[in-house]
Amino acid sequence: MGPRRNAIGAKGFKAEFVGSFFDMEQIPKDTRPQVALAGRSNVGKSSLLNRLVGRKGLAKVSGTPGKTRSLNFFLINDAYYLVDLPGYGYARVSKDIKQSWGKLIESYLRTSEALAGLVLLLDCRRDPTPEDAQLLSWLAARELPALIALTKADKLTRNQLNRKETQVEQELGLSAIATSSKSGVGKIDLLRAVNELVDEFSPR
Ligand SMILES: Nc1nc2c(ncn2[C@@H]2O[C@H](COP(=O)(O)OP(=O)(O)OP(=O)(O)O)[C@@H](O)[C@H]2O)c(=O)[nH]1
Ligand SMILES: [Mg+2]
Repeated sequence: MGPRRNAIGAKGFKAEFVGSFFDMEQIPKDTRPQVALAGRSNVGKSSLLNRLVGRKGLAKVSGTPGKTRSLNFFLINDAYYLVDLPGYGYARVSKDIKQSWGKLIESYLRTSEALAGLVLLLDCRRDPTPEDAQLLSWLAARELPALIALTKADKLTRNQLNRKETQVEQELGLSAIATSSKSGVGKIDLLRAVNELVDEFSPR
């Protein structure tokens, strides 16, 4: 079918960095759907984005939490955007900076007209935080879909992951997909889910 279908399978898959934006005025005025990747600092958002698009260095990754500070837009197959959001919950940044990232994430999730849905990333070894739940409630308030990607699945056994998936699904009422940017586990399932968000998007 259309270009979105080509998203699965590396051949013909196109991903371009569009820009880093520090406020809502700057983001592309474009009706193509956006799927946001959000989660705590260091949870693995940028790494997962790179794994999804098959390009290691496309989104900046670092061992230092707080690497991503802006809304980073990547255009996929000329059809939709993946948006890498700043991480939250990182203790070692100033209160002012925390507030400005928080405001940026909040205004983006609450007002972006082309937002098709959210992929909330949770470390498979940790429990969801109140901030994670807050993001989901902003999406729910707009009746926008969300799904969970459990990250760093290479750190647990398949049994432990199954348990975690079930726990998170019950706790948050959303489906959870175990992923690893290291091994590639979950990539196809997550891309499929992202494509569904894109296909179901209707501009408001
Ligand atoms: N073992 C393992 N490590 C991972 C995985 N994904 C990411 N990491 C590591 O986790 C750290 C943070 O990864 P990032 O992708 O920068 O995380 P982020 O969520 O974008 O972080 P911020 O931009 O600071 O919010 C890096 O050291 C990565 O190498 C994974 O699937 N498995
Ligand atoms: Mg990042």
